[in-house]
Amino acid sequence: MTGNVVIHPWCIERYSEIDDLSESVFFTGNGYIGLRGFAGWQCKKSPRDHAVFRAGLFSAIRPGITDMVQLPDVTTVIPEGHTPVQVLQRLDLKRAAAEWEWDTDDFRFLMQRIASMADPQLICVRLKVSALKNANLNVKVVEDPRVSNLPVHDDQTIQSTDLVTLLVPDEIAERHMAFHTIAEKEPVHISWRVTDSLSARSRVTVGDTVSETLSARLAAGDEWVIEKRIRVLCGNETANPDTDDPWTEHEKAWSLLLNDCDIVIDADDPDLQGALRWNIYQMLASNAASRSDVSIGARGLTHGRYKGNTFWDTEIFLFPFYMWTRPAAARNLLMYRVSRLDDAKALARRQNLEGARYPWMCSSDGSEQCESWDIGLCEVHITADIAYAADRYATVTGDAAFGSEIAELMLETARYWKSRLTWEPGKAQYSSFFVKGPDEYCGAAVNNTYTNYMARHNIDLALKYAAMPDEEREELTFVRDHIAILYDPERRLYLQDETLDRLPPLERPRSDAPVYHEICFDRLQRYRVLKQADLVLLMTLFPSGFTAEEKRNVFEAYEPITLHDSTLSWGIHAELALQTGLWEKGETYLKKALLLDLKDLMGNTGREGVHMAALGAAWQAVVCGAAGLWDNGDAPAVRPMLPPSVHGLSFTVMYHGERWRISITENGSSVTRE
Ligand code: IFM
Repeated sequence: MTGNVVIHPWCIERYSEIDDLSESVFFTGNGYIGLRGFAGWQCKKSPRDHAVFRAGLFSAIRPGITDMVQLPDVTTVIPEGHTPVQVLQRLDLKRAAAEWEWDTDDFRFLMQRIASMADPQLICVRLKVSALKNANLNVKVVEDPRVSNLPVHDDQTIQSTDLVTLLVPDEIAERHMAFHTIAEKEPVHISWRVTDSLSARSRVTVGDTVSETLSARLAAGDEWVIEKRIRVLCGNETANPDTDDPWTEHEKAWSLLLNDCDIVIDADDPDLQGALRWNIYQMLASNAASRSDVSIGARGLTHGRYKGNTFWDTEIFLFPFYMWTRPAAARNLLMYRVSRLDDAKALARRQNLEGARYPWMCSSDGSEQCESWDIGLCEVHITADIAYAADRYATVTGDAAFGSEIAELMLETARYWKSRLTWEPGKAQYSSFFVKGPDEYCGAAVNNTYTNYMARHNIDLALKYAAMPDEEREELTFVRDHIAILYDPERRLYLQDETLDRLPPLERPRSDAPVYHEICFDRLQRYRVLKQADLVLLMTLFPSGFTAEEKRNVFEAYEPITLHDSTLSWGIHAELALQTGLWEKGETYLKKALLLDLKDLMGNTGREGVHMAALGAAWQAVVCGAAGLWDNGDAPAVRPMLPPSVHGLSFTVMYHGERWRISITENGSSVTRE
């Protein structure tokens, strides 16, 4: 029997067996290491179970295609004869700790797991046993080197079955294991220390697994604590020094993060507060904040879906959260792209184009991982999305040095647009042929307005940030001024592209379940339906670039035909609906966005992991939609649009290196420097 996820303001609970959904919801991570919420009291059944990931560790599964490497699980602590079937699972959002609680006739058990926010290399696991009667207990501590990846097919409707071994052991010893990735020879070293409060130690056995059985006779009321500290090192990393109390240090580090990132929401629906905190927790738990050599995959460290690759999800959906709360982390995310500029140039060359073209699905080596033509080659807006985020960062943080870091990126990406767009002499315009917009059901469209608008903005940014010869400046200015933007002046409506209006409608009842399970992806391209927010998204990226009427017209024209088959859609619809005062739609989409993974509204959170971009979109729905956060050139500014069921919001943001507190109630708002 599977129980529902219960949401409290500071914790998430579920009483059930450990299934895929539990594994995603009770994920623990510190941005560097991530562990699904698997049962820590049992060994894996298959080498692909108990997924543990390390940010940035990718390995080739075949020439040119990589997967995020799964690490062995060495966390297991088994109270023999007392393991649960159903268990109370808890994610404590005040302490960033996952907990599992169960009772047997003789004992009460509490298992806890953290990925330390104070020490990126460290995982800690603790089993607390309380004796309810006088009884004997054997606890087996196991480290299992067996591990495989199950690379997930890009097509969501195809179930992958082939296991691939990416990591092989070099050494298995009592207190450590050494591995390397087969293709790249990247070393991985995992060590552990086991302690227990009764010093009930025994001999360690090293075989296929490493194990040790601890035995104790407990009297009623006794407590026994078994603890394991695990250190994961990759490449040439050296171990951080061990400390006495990593649990307290982790809590302190987490509370500093909460100080920067927490949002208090006063809403009629009590689930919204805890859901918002869980969303924020997940965004922090999959972000290696201090590193610029890794980014965030579409499922963070919660799952290997999309093979761990980075999409526009990072720059357009997640980025505003980091930019407003943790600017140094945001800068690192951008530097990840800056340092892959040469790869982007090489990709443009391979496509017989100029400048730099960022990959749609980016692996750690900067290579394109998307294997389809209509998405990998046609979904080109990613390049302009990156330029957009870089400019937003420079504007909101006032990071003066950053302009020179991104000048080349701006210029090379603008050059790409000049060569990717096609000059049509008869129309005296530059058109984008065969591009896929954010709406991935648009086929290979002509003049997708989102793409063209973003490309135009990208060229503008090159003109702003980069030095270039006068002749090139004139050329780029000419391109910018002649990019086709489809607009119907009579309806005062931006049009998505040149083909959408010519397609027949898709008559079917609406539901939250994605339609691609029933109608194949190719067939969906020829209906007048949208997969996800396209022009609706564009309106949110440029809040002062469109009139209120234009925003409303776009929402009213496109929302009714949007299927929201992508999890990136609801949050953005909530944001625009709230900012245009469409309260009913705004509230509905806000709730869906915030509860999407916790309530498994798309039915794939367990199977595919946490939808990182959806977390960012939900955050934007609250902060940019309900609070209307933007910047006015001197300070953060708000345009509160609280829907009737939300009565207040309070949070802080960073602007030009200073912290600002934003409070919004039904009676007014304040934006004050702290
Ligand atoms: O980037 C998204 C895309 O917009 C829709 N399909 C899933 C991708 C990864 O999240």
